[in-house]
Amino acid sequence: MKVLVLGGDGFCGWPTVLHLSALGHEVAIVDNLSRRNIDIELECESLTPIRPLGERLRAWKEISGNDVKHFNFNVAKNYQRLLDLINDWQPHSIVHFAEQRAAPYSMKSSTHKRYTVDNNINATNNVLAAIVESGQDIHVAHLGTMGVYGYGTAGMKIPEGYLRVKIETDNGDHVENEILYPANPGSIYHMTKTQDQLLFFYYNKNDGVRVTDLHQGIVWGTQTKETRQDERLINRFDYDGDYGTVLNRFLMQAAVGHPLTVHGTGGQTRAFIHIQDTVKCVQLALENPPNRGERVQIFNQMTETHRVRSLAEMIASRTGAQVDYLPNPRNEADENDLHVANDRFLGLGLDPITLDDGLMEEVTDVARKYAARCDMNKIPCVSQWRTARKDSGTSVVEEGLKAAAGGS
Ligand code: NAD
Ligand code: USQ
Repeated sequence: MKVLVLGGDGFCGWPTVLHLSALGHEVAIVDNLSRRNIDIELECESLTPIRPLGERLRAWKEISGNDVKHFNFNVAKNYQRLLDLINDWQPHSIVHFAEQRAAPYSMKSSTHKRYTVDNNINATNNVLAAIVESGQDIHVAHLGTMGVYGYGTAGMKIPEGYLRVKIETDNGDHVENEILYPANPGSIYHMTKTQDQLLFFYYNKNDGVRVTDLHQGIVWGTQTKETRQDERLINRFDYDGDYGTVLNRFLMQAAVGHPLTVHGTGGQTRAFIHIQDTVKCVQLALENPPNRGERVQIFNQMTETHRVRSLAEMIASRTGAQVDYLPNPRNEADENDLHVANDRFLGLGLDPITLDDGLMEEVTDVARKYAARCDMNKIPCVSQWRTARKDSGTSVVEEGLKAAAGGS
């Protein structure tokens, strides 16, 4: 199969490229290296020494014998280049990772909000419009997020994309229907993924574009079978307050001797998946596309749920790390239960990797090995969900906490 991977230099994209190439697929990458530029903006780097993309690709050619081409352009802006590439290269499938993916980064300022909306929604719209204009029957597998659903449930498992509803009509009859699960985004970033869903719905309904939307949980781990083969193939490891995600941050904080940074009570429950399962799920999604005429296929790409506090306590008990309960910079529920259906991937043969001492040890070892590259000043989460009010100079979150504590 010919697979075009948009965002193939990123944390999920790079190991996916290697996995698909190792399976014998012909793979090409489109990536404008915006994530590497954001590292420059944030004055922070991946904990692991990721190599320039050209060096990564030369190393992969040396090790596997496989060529992977890179096209450097902005999917959200360079529509004609995207269309020309699709027309020339004629991919069977497109995997779409090319979005700004950090919730805290998307909430830093109005500039970051506008960039995230502009980049993510235009990238998705351009991909879909280009497929239609090319006249080719290309399957798009998009990386969405569990966050489109919000993280609460009405005592039921979150279904895979669609909710069965029963509506009472004016004459008292009952009509049954299936609708997209109501969107409930918790950040500007998550909101862009809910908008992506509508773009998929529309282009699928109007133009018959075949789409699989993968609602992925928080990815943890860093290495996969292929990235372990040579240090030049090493994957990205984000640990900073904007891009680092919770489990990898806790494992790395324990490794470098930093207290574990739990937000609020740590009662937030979230869905998780190991990076090795991410690449497997993308493979399964590409091998099982929807038929022409079928509605958008939605898979919940996660393998387990955990409460943030439980993860911190578990890592602290294994490593002796101290746990800090910090004021939560986000506007999110303090405590939630989360139950998620993931039968579709299980039905396709996914054998889930769940929290495993060995794999957690590997993350900790990687973090220990590169600890000297860690800038401790970059660990705190400084992006606030609600900005300071001009009159008081304090954030709405701080005011809420003060009010809750009986202050003015
Ligand atoms: P990442 O930032 O490491 O990778 C994204 C890649 O896309 C980067 O290499 C970036 O340079 C590129 N890119 C971004 N905008 C682009 C554009 N307009 N044109 C061309 N290239 C562009 O992110 P990631 O962690 O690999 O996430 C990939 C996808 O998976 C995202 O869409 C994200 O929402 C989704 N996802 C990630 C996680 C996670 O925990 N990392 C969890 C769920 C879903
Ligand atoms: N958290 C802490 N301490 C930290 C960092 C985070 O307690 O040091 C908490 C957050 O407040 C939040 C939870 O951990 O309650 C998860 O935060 P996160 O940064 O690990 O994950 P999130 O912002 O949700 O985003 C990540 C990816 C995003 C993806 C999403 C999947 O960056 O691309 O879409 O996970 S999901 O969470 O299922 O929506």
